[in-house]
Amino acid sequence: MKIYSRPKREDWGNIIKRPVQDFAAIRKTVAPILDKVREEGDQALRYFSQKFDGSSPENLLVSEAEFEAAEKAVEAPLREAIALAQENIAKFHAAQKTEPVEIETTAGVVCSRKSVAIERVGLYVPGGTAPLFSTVLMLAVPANLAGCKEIVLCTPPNKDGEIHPAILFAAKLAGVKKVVNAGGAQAVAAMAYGTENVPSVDKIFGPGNQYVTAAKQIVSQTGEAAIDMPAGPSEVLVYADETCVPAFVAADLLSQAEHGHDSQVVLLTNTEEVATGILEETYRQLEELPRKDMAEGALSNSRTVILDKSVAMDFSNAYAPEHLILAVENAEQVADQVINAGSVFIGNYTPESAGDYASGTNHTLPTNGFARTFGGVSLDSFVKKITFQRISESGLKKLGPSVEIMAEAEELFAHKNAVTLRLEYLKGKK
Ligand code: HSO
Ligand code: ZN
Repeated sequence: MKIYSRPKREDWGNIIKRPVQDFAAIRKTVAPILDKVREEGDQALRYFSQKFDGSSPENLLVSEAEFEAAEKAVEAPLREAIALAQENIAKFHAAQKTEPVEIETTAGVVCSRKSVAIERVGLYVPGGTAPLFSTVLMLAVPANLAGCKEIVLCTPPNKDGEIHPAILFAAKLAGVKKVVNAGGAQAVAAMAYGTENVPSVDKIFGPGNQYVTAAKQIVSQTGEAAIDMPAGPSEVLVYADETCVPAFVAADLLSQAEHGHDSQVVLLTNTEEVATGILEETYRQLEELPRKDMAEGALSNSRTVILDKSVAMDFSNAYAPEHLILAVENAEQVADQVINAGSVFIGNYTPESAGDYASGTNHTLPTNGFARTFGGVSLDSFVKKITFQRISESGLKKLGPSVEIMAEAEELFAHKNAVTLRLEYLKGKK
């Protein structure tokens, strides 16, 4: 970990930089995959599964029997844990429902807005080194609560052509009926364009490797499907002072570091002593981790920043972390100073893991500084807000003249006419 002791504000820009990801080369690899799926549908999906995942499942869609077998294969304690997580995520996301608003802006002019679910959504759940069944809940629970009519989930098979049973169990629990045994850029293409077995969707959600991310970018740029957000390597910033428990902070840093070599970990403290205590503990705990290699890789790109408390939160806001843990005195008040962050974890007993799995908040969050302008996935991600307006005769008489004047000033005479013709008609009616 590189240590920056009391860096000047002018130097923060360099410290907060994330490694630049070059998608140009990856897009070149991905584009022909997308084309082939567009042209050949399921056949291309099977071909790429064989090529990249080493197996080509006969049935792309998971059957009822497979869902049942998966449920039996998950041990009861894990089933119960997943059920608790599902309940909490559902509670928190259900609370995000908004009532329609309606207001009369001028007498006789009524404007309203209501949420309407996106009809068809695609959820991507990576396979890879960890079967992220928690991501199934984070995406499927709000999709279901929002009322999306079609929910399709794609996830890659392992070498034996199988999907991790906990992924299928979580999918079923969250109300997903259509699970496709396919992953990678080819699965994103299938959800964007549709194949014989995979319905095309309006919006694609979920994390993935660089190929998946590049595929999501391409289909969103061509307008074939919207995407949840630009995804990058996962990150955490822990802000800790003398009141922290170094072992807790170390575990928090490592829980992010173990996600992958490219994970971003930042330790922000107010003194050298606090930093030293945490770093010692971090390297001690690292030795014990099965994913030591990955965590070590992430730590080698990571930073410790020592700054006075008066400016520490300015630094955190400048970095705009995906996850922000506040292990400091008066953490609650410090949380009020957060301007940029994806999700905030307050106090010594609030590990990021809680939010990753089970507290109820969503773990699909903005990385790479996007927390400056984006929030994480929520119920809102699965709806659009449609506005309506209704104007009465008397309302148009009141509002119309202002519209006519503005339209004329913008030199848009058809706009003006749309009002003028109606006002003249109303005069004639009298
Ligand atoms: N920290 C990850 C989410 C996750 N953690 C899933 C464990 N499982 C990105 O926010
Ligand atoms: Zn995590």
